[in-house]
Parts: sequence; structure tokens; C-alpha cells
Amino acid sequence: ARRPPTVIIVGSGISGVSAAHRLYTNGFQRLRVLEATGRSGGRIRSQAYGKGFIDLGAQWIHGPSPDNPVYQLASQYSLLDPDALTKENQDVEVDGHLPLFSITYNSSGKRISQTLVANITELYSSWLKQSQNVSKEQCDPKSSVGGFIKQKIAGKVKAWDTATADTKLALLHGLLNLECCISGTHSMDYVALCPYGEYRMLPGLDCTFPGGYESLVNQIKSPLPNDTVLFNKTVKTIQWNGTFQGSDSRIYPVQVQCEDGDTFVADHVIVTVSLGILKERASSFLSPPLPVHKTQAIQNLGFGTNNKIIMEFKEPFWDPDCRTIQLVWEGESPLTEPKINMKQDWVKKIPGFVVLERPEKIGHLLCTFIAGDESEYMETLTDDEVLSSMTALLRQFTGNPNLPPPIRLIRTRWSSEPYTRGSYSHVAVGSSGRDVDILAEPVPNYGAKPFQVLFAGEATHRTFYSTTHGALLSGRREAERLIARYQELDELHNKSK
Ligand code: 6YU
Repeated sequence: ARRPPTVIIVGSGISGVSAAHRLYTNGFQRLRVLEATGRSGGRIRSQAYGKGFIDLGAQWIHGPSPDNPVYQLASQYSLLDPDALTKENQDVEVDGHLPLFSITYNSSGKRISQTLVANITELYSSWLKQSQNVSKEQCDPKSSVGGFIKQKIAGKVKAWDTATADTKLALLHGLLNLECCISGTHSMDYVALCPYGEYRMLPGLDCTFPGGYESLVNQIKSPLPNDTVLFNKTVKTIQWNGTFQGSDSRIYPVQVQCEDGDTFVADHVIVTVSLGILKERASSFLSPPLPVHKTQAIQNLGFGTNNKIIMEFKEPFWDPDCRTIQLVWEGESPLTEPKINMKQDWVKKIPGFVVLERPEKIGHLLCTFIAGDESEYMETLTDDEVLSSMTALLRQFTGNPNLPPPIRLIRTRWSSEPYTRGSYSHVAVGSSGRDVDILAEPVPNYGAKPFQVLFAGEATHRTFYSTTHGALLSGRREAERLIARYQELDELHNKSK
């Protein structure tokens, strides 16, 4: 009989465990997942908090509706609140529109009229939508989403009366900072315009996991035998196109070497490490090195930082129905280049706060996002420094100099994480959706022993990059590639008998 193939999966994030699950349930039992850290989940990371959980990485199911495989699994495993499962929720067409902030403060501690905020947000959303619908034929490959939106702003600003123009510009500046968090980039000027519309949005009102996002990863992993995932096994190099003898005396084309000296032979390796890790290690990770077009795709695609700062307050200073708090820096404008004094100005990148759900379980928590260079600078500060900056920021914007500081602060450092090196990918100026497909191509792609090294992970999904469902689908895609290959071989084998 033909020997069953040995498959190694590098990384136990949602793409890795989804690949393992798909292979295992299709009869691939010689399977190992090698994970550098002591846990599964990768950029899905939940932490017990009070009587509930907080999420330090992925937080929402983006577009929870029947076409979203994360939503499908989460409902199948009963991991969601009942309201997330209603038909009304699934049908909401978000369509790129930003949810309206509940309160908007400016940097003088005053509230801004919600009518003005709504008008500007609507205008901004319509430009964003236009940027997703730019005709590919007429699009200059060097153009960016930021450039496109700034052009629209410049065209409009002349018509605005001087009394409100500054506030409108400051609002737009904040909305672009929020967009940087959504795209995981320092500036929207880095995000390529022409392929921007390839990212697919699914309908449904974004929802969260009451038991933490990690509850999903644990469920996907549950049918796998306990020893499938080996923790604290950092892969150092993957040698392919070789002849390596296994302990069963058979010859394998691939050998994986770990930092601790352990080696594993395999027929196939599915690499699921983040694009950040590929960028950092591309030259030494594979031997022989990857073909030039693949290393170029790795270089060209964007991978940026989006961090969270989560703060608990003894008492909420916001109203019970408040969902979000928006910050508007007076004097800031998307049309002028800011002069940044990082130490003093890093907080200016913060677009606002999200009030975390389920206060009865976790207490009164606000979560902010911060992207780009300022986010990476924040990672270098101590918790105390971040806490005092955040307290000063909130006092300034609420206009209450006595606002009590948070009683606890937790922030992420995704760029410093040695096995992530950032948050998620975007299609950067200088790259295109084609690079995403090139990144996803296995090597070799043909010949007698194809698909020795395969690539999965969020950055390899052309239309759902940067999301958990994109990552999940990419893992399944590579598993299916191997399943189809062995079905073909089995058919040939049976015919020749
Ligand atoms: C989503 C959301 N979300 C916030 C924040 C972050 C992300 N995402 P993994 O890295 O998980 O796994 C790889 C494993 O490999 C890992 O365990 C490593 O330890 C291991 N490894 C590395 N090197 C190794 C080695 N050498 N040897 C062995 N092992 C090694 N997604 O759907 N909803 O709300 C958010 C958010 C702060 C950081 C998110 C969100 C992104 C997801 O978390 C992410 O895509 C997947 O978890 C990645 O899984 P993976 O398996 O690929 O890698 C138009 C337009 C477009 C813009 N995009 C819009 C969407 C916006 C994205 N959403 C962001 C928002 C939040 C809050």
C-alpha cells in the first residue's frame, strides 16, 4: 500500500488548526503542528477577566452571516449570544459604513454636535466606498486610498464656511486614523487604491465571543489527538527539495529544523506564520530560498501594527447606552503633514474608545486602538507611562481635570511579539492582489514531488486578508490542495492495479 503522507504545519493560529482539522478529518493522521509559543490561537488571544474574558487580538466576527465560516462554526458550536444569531443581525449591510460614535469630544473638552459628526461621517463613508469602486483600468498603480480621500477632501474644503471647516477637517483626520487601525497601517497613504475593492465585506452586524475568541480555536482543535500540537517548538529552517531519511528509513523531501535542535521529516509543510515573520526571516527560513517572485511578494505586501489599550474604570464616566467615544484633535487636518514629537504626540493617533460589552461580567472597560509608528512607540513605554498619558488624554477631552484614572490597564505589543511582528496585512502601494496569490502558491508547484512547502495564513487570502475568516479559509484551502492531490494519486494507483 502507498504510505500515508506526513504533514507538518508551522503555527497553531486559526489557519494552522483549521488546516490540521481538515486534514485529520480526511484521514491524514501523520500530522504535527509545531508552535513556537506555549499556546494555540496566535493573533486570537483571550484572557480571563473578572467573570468573563477580554480579547487582546481579534475581537469581532466581521460580517457574521451564513457565508462567513467563522460565524458558521461559532453558531454550530453555540459560542455566540442569541442576538448574534438573529436573521435581522445577519442581514445588516454594513457596506463599509462606519458605525456612528455615541459621543464626540474635542481636545478643548467640549462635545461636538452629533449632526455635524453624522454628516461628515457619511461624506467620508461615501468617499471610502468610491475608493473601493475605482475602475481598475483607469487606476494609477502608485495611487493610495489616503491620497484618493485627501483629494476628495481638498475638493470639498473650499465650499465649507470658515466657522466649521476646521472642525470638519479635524473630524476627517480622526476618521483616517481609525481607518489606519482597520487596515493595520501607519497611514492610508500606504494602502494601494487599485486593489482596495478586492477586499470583500460580508453582511451582518459584527459580534463578539462571550467566552473569548479563543473558544473557537479550542473547539476547532478538539477532535485532534492531544499530541498533534507541539508547543514551544520554534521552527528555524525548512529544508525542501532534499532527500532526508526518517526513523522509518523512508526518504522524505522536506526536513524541518527547530531552534531547540529537534528535526522533523515530512512530505509536506504548511507554513502559517504571519507575513511579519516571513518579512523578518524570509532569507533564512527556507533552504533553498524561495523563488524571487515569492520573496518580492513578501517584501511588497504591507504588514502593520494595530494595538489595543484596555482600561478598567471603577465607575463609568459615560452614559449606559454609550457604545463609543470619539476624540477630535482641534487643529489637525488630513491636508497638512503633522510635525510629530513622538513622546508628546503619540496619543494623537488614538481615534477614540469602544465601550466593551458585558460590564456585568468584566466591569467598566474602554478599549482603544492605535495604529502605525505611534503604536510601535507606545510599545516601548512602561505601563505607568501609558496609564498617565491615557489619564491626561481623557481628562483633557472630557473637560474633567479630576476624572479618576483607570484602576487597571492592559495593552498589547503586537509589533514586539517575536512570533507575530505586527498585527495584520494590507495590500500596500507597490503591490497588488496578485502578490497575495503569489504568496499563497506552494513550492514547487509542479513536478514529481509538488507542494512540498505550502502557505496559509490571513495574508494569503486575496479577498479576506486581515481577518480570522480569511485565515481559516486559507488553512482549509491548503489542506484541500493536499487532499485533492492524494485522491488523484489513489485513483492512479487503483487504475494501475
Ligand atoms: C478579525 C477582528 N481584529 C485585532 C488585533 C490583531 C488582529 N484581527 P497567527 O499569527 O494567528 O498564527 C500563526 C502562528 O504561528 C502563531 O501562533 C505563531 O506563534 C506561530 N509561529 C510564528 N513563527 C513560528 C515559528 N518560527 N515556528 C513555529 N510557530 C511559529 N480579525 O476577523 N476580527 O476583530 C480582528 C484584530 C489587535 C492583532 C486582529 C482581526 C486579525 C486576526 O487576528 C488574524 O487575521 C488571524 O488571527 C490570523 O491567523 P493566522 O493563523 O493567519 O496567523 C477594505 C479593507 C480592508 C481592511 N481590512 C478590514 C478588516 C480589519 C481586520 N480587523 C481588525 C480588527 C480587530 C480588532
